[in-house]
Amino acid sequence: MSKPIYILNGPNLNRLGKREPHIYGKTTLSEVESSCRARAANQPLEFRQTNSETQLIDWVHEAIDEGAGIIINPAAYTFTSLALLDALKMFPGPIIELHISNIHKRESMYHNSYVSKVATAVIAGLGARGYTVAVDAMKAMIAGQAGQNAA
Ligand code: CA2
Repeated sequence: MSKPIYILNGPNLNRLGKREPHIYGKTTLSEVESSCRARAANQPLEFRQTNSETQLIDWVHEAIDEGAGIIINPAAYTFTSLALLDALKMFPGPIIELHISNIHKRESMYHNSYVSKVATAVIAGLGARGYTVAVDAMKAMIAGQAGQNAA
């Protein structure tokens, strides 16, 4: 069995589809998870959400031991958490930082991402569709890595 892709979601994203649809759309996190699972097909996924910084970091640690790649929407911890940055630095595989909204179009407090300093790639502004785009891209990156190792 191949290693899972970890899709980690930070604070307040459990409210997705329920508030501020003009910014975050109408799709719920549970619908996002279903789309990701359909897109991942045979690729195992760990899809999780937490409102706790500690939990998010513990899941990154778990991914360091068990995961093939990390797709992370750290929500507000994107802009505040050096601890999350330090944890992600230890991950040896590909990391995709994901935001539903285009953070660069928003207020300046949303412009400086710590996570971008270690992300392999960043997706922002595609709405909930960004998650399935990220799953496709992560599958390709993992397959590419496996190819490189085999060569
Ligand atoms: O666009 C994104 O995905 C964000 O990571 C979402 C974060 C925000 O702090 C980032 O700047 C961009 C906020 C998530 C708030 O979640 C809500 C979900 C539904 C309704 C209201 C808030």
